[in-house]
Amino acid sequence: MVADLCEHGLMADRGGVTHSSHFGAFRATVESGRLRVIPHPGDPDPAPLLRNLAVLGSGKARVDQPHVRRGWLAGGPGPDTRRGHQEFVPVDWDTATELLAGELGRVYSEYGPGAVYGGSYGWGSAGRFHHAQSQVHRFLNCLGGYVPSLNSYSTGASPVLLSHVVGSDAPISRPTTWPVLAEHTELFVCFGGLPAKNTFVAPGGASRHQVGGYLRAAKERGARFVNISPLRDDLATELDARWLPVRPGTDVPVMLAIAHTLLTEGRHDKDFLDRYCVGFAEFARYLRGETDGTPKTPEWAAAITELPAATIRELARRMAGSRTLVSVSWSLQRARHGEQPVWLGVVLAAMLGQLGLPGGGFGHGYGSMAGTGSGRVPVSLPRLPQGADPAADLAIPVARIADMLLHAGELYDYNGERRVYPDIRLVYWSGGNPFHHHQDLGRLRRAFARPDTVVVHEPFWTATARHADIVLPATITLERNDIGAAREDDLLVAMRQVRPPHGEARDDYRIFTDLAEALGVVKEFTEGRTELGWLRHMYTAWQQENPRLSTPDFEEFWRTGEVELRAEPERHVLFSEFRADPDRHRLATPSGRIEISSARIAGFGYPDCPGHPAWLPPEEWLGSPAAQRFPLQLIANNPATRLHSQLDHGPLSAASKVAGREPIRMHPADAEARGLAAGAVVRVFNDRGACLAGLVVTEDVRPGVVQLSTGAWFDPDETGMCRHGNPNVLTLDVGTSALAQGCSGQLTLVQVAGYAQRPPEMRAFESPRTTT
Ligand code: PGD
Repeated sequence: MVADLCEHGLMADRGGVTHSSHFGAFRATVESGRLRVIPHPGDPDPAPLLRNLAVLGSGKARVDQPHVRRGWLAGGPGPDTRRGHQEFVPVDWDTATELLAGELGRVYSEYGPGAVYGGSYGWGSAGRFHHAQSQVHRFLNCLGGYVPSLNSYSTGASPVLLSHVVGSDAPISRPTTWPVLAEHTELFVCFGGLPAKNTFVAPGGASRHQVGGYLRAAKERGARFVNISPLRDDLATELDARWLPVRPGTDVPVMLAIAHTLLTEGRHDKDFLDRYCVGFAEFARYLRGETDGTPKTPEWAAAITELPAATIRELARRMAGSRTLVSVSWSLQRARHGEQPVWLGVVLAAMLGQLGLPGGGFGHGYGSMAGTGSGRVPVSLPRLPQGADPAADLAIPVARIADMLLHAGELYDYNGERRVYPDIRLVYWSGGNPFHHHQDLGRLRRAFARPDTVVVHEPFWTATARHADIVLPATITLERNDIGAAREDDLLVAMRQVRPPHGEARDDYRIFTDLAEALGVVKEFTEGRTELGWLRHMYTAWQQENPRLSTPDFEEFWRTGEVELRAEPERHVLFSEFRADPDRHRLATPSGRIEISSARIAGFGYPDCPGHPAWLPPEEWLGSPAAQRFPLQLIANNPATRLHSQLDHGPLSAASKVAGREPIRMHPADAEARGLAAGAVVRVFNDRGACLAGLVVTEDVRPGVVQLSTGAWFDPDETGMCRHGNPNVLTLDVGTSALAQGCSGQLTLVQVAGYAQRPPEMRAFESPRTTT
């Protein structure tokens, strides 16, 4: 790791200060302008993503002073289709603060908090105090509140669905922990794989990356792995997994056929289903085809999934004969009808009768983040209070942002309610990049033209900053002091400032303090504290909350750099208490049991989420008219060489580009059929948009599928085509279903063709045009 870091200008160093990031804890110094980083010595498997920190100075990609869009400065607030197209005027901080304070004052006094969208979704950077979302929420609450967002882009469908099926989000927040799986699981059946790339990141940090070690330990003990995914490398090759290259989006037919086999061969656990579950009989009728005329046999599933019927049948038998973990990745629910594979994962584990047993049952999100399965630390974490939001009732499901801006005042469905989209005048974003994370970016551009004002705090000239009216330069984590901690991580880390702020960049806290001063709420916002005053206050309040943990005083913590939050890894088994005594530990479902069929969901009457799990082909599907022209299934998954869109210009991410574009992976047969050669720049397109990408030809992707990760900085030309390779120009902006309205960006249909012209210059990492 250290040698690798040296290659990229990041060098080992014994000195330096402690710091932390979403991809790990480390020590850092800057010498002669070069950043030196050494991963935490206790980290057995440091994240390669640390290399991207070398873009510290970051030249033209950094925002170096406040900027205001020319049209907004000249004409004042109002809807404007020139957002994202027009040049900016650099201004000084006093001017920016005065203009923004005036606009916030106008919007709050004329329209109130229901006209301010402050959901501000995004990962920002690690750190409990400079957590951008907490800062923006606290500030807007001081002004009277804001329209927030519900759930996340990571998991939009599953928390809502699971609240009905098992009464909580426990499979996400309290899954069985890795030490238990490493010791007991005989068969890991991984729908969506267990991609190692995602296990390097966690919001708030992961100081010891242990997932790879636990998986190796399980393998050495004799555990077997099945990777059900269109991508071979969704499970590490060292685990010798059996690869079942399923068609994207067809895990549900595989699961139904496994359930059908278990049922018809009498391999299901009737006692478990009777004692712990409700609604199996209704689901069994659907499996047998009694309700729709289609028995969900392996032969039926084979035609949809392109997996042999015999393979599915054999898998079902092995599952019934082993201590089996049914693992469903978060990516599967990030698709149209994404509720269904999660529901069926629970149902399969229930039919096997293994929920609540060590190493058996259901898992959701292993391989989706470092924290999943690492167990919770037995203490609370330091936090910045955000205050109360009087407009909280107006919250939207997070991925409905464009719908909200385009359809103010209109009704929509969510989780059994009919809700109304608020009429937003001002959008405030800090610590997120919707022009990375949202779907159908052309539509998002039209949506962003609607409000009177868009404000963005950003360290970098991301596409979101470029679509704002007021852009305020934020520091990056290395330029300030903070405390790092995460619910599933072993360490509390003193994140000490490594270098001074770039240009005129300021912390979000300082920006909000000045605005609060101008708006007369500075006492409420700061409570009279400086940055270090807050860190000391948060730390001592945390000590008082956790008297049983032995902790040094703040000065000592700051000097030594870390506090251990637990002595040993947690051993936790999901639903073990419920299994031991289902009456005493009733689930918070209407029946108190696992709901294999849910009368409550059925009662909502949603055609796209019926009362039991079912196969519902998406509207845009193979065989549909769109598929005639766009026959390839695109997987737009999370990237391996950066975190989302963060530090896309860093060395690790830059080295992965092909012909300067984001790599798109394609099977040799599909490349040959199109006359495409590896290394070529190709055009990826459908009716929503187009992007360029650099072709990688590989058998690690099944035929009929292309894979283009998210996070290449959106770089549209005058037609809207992304010159760089952002797949969200292609994805469909539609909720998973009326139940959860989650993000469905993982899969879409496209065509790929050669790009005959000379590929255009990329502009993504340059600052936008400015004028005076
Ligand atoms: P990031 O790139 O992490 O993406 O979406 P998210 O918006 O979280 O954006 C964080 C931004 O915060 C960066 O631009 C960074 O520079 C900025 N930032 C960092 N530190 C600070 C700070 O201190 N202050 C301020 N003001 N800004 C800061 C991620 C989202 O994308 C997620 S979580 C998922 S799982 C989704 N996945 C998919 C997917 O699978 N498929 C598709 N098609 N789309 C997805 N989008 C989602």
